[in-house]
Amino acid sequence: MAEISRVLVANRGEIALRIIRACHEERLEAVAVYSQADRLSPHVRAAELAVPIGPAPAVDSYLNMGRLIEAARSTGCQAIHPGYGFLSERAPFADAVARAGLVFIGPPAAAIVAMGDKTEARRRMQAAGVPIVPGTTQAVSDAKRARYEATRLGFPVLLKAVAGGGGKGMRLVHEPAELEAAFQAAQGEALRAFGAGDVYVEKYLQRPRHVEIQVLADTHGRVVALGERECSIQRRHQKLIEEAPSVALSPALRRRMSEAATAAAGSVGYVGAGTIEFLLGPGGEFHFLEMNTRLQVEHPVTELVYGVDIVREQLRIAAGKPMRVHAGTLNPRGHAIECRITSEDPFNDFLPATGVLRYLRVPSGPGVRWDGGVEQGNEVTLFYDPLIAKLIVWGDTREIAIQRMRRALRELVIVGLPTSQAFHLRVMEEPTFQRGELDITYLERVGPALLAPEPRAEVVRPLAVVAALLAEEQRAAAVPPPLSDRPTVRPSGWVDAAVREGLRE
Ligand code: MV4
Repeated sequence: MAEISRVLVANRGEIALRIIRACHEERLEAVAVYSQADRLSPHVRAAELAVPIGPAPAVDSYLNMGRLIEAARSTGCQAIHPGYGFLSERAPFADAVARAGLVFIGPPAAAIVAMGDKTEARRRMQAAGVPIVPGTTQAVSDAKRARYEATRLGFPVLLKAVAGGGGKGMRLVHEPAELEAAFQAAQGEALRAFGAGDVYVEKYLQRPRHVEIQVLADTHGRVVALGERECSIQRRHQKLIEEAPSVALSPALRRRMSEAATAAAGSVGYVGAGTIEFLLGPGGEFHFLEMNTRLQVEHPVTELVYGVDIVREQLRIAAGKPMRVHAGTLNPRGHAIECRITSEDPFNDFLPATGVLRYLRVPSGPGVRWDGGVEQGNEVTLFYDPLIAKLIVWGDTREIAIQRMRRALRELVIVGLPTSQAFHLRVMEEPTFQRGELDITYLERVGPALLAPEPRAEVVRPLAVVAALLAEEQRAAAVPPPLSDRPTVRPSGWVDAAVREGLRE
């Protein structure tokens, strides 16, 4: 068993902080790393030690394998947690960490490789009895072969990059006449994005849900599924809202999808936390899409409904300990929703924004969890992804969770840069969302009406919030009047402004 007492957290922002907190609860010391742009970030101060690893661009810092391994070595770490993004799914990094005599807190490199090649993943899943989307399990050599396969499957089809994932190198083809051009385009895009142009063919599934199963596997041969997350609310392959459980799953379907997911993980010798993505049809038919061989952004919704700390389990598993989760005892309790609060302007096509976080009021109270990575005074740049924080709520029922999210979103105040806050509030109030009628086209269909430009709001919002802040400050500074003079009901500039902005009723 690897003796681990100190962990290098090879990431930044909210997930670095999340991992550092898990380390501390697991009685481990944490070592942070930071780029020049992140020297004032909260994750740096949360860790026992912090190592500068280079300039702001990720290629010079958070993607620099040598620097990270050297940072771990020089500070006496025994393990490296990669978080998500950056180096988390790079098999060469997992290998390099192991060669340096350190524990990679993630799956064996071989599992990353197997799942990274999308046709190999499909072959493995097929062999393990996991239903895959109809299509080829090998790359197709040319457009003529692709047309043959597409005709066999029936149009429309999707051309996908073998080295792909996350939507890059993907082309939808409606009819044979489009195939030649789409094939060239997919191949070219895949070559540029992944350095490998191989493409394969899948039947295109119309309007499925994106439902994924969380799995945990330890080195003692145990593999468990922690139910599903409903992730259909996404935009350009970026998830914006996730929830658990999915309204589309009966206990029987949950059991079947969980069995498929544990079979999938088991078949590649998986260890640690991983996620099996499925497309789920309206009749309950599900098909393997891909496996994410890392901790995911949306892991908290699973934690809240299963009562499991997934990051602490990752740390235990990496140390060779048995996981504290037992398959037979797992059922979701209540409902959890996560909204990704990003520095993007929903009223301007989600344009990423930069600026200084001038003021931040974080929601709290019953059933509210804030997994944040920046604090007041921090600057948000374009060097990294736009996630400021994840706002996660839990409630007994989905309705209660939605009400709680609305309340929490209204408590949240961010001044200094546009965020996705108002967008989330509008989704929470949207009838088809409230009925749980979701599929991967939800935002395409509902988004435009939800985000109809409101020039007044855009101009007034920052002014209103700043005015409210000044009013708050003045009130706080003022000497309170004698009791008898005090009005029983005090008009609140904040409330007026917030009502106008739709931040409260
Ligand atoms: C699909 C699909 C429909 N049919 N495959 C998108 C990214 C990559 N992970 C796979 N993706 C899809 N593959 C077949 N055969 C639809 C998508 C897809 C999608 C999947 C999950 C979540 C959001 C999505 C948005 C658009 C397309």
